[in-house]
Amino acid sequence: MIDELVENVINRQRRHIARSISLIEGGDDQAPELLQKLHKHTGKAWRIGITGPPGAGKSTLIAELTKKLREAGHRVAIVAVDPTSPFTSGAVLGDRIRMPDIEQDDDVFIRSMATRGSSGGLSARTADAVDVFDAAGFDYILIESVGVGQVELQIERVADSTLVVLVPESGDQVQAIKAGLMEIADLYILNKSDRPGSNSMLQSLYAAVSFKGKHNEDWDVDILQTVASEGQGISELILAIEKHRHFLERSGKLQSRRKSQLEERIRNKVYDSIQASLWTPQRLAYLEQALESAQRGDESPDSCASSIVQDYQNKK
Ligand SMILES: Nc1nc2c(ncn2[C@@H]2O[C@H](COP(=O)(O)OP(=O)(O)O)[C@@H](O)[C@H]2O)c(=O)[nH]1
Ligand SMILES: [Mg+2]
Repeated sequence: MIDELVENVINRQRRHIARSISLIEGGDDQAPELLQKLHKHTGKAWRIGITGPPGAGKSTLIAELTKKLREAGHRVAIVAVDPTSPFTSGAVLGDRIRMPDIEQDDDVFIRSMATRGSSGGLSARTADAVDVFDAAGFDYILIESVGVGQVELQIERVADSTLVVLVPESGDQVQAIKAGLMEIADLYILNKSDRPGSNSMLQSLYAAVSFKGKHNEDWDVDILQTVASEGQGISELILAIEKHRHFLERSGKLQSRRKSQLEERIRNKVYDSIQASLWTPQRLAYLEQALESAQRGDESPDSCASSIVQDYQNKK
């Protein structure tokens, strides 16, 4: 059954692509076999991560990028990972953004993913889902993730090019860049450049980025201005993405980046699988008891932990 599914995914069958992603998202027992068989068909797509605060215009940008990439004949998959807004796949880009031409287009696939429940959060299942689209021959995979807390930092684990979208009101974010909290960006996009304060924001952004120096593997982090709602700046953005792609490919840094992403995925899968076998109901009950005696001062956290580890090692 998995062989047939794999065959159909490679032959770009929408129904089977959707089914594969559901298996992955649901943590189905057959997902590892599926991923195993798809893996050798991956590595051709360009993966673009788009992150930034809610309302910055990420979905609008993605819609515009998609239109332009389609005009150039590319096949585009969109994965939206947004824990704050439970999309259904039809309305994935939000109610405000209806794109009948894209929704009817067989060479565009839009999928939303929930992050809840999996410890690897965005990285684990999203990376697996992205592999399905890659194997299914999509040229570009656009991954939207809302920039809240850790999720923002995880996008670079699946993306080849990471785009951070800011708006003229994003002063706090500029502080974060200065403090080195946002070193994930390959490109900054100052969207809503039609709004007041856009020029001074652009200056602060340039200052913050040059203040940090060339941190990003010799790549000169670019800043682009867009008005996504008017489709302005999109062609320039695509050129900047292509420039980044060529930089990574020519310098050999694409290989090293993808290698460290793979390493991270493997490590996360190992942690997940150990965690799952470690916290049996018995050990959770033991933890409850141990907590009480630790609180009374009878046991130290170390001795509680080593009892649990010992028990785990004995039962293997
Ligand atoms: N003025 C202005 N509004 C924009 C621009 N881009 C997006 N918007 C609007 O900003 C709102 C949020 O956009 P959305 O793409 O849903 O943001 P997301 O939460 O980052 O995905 C929508 O009402 C868009 O129409 C822009 O460049 N200028
Ligand atoms: Mg959005």
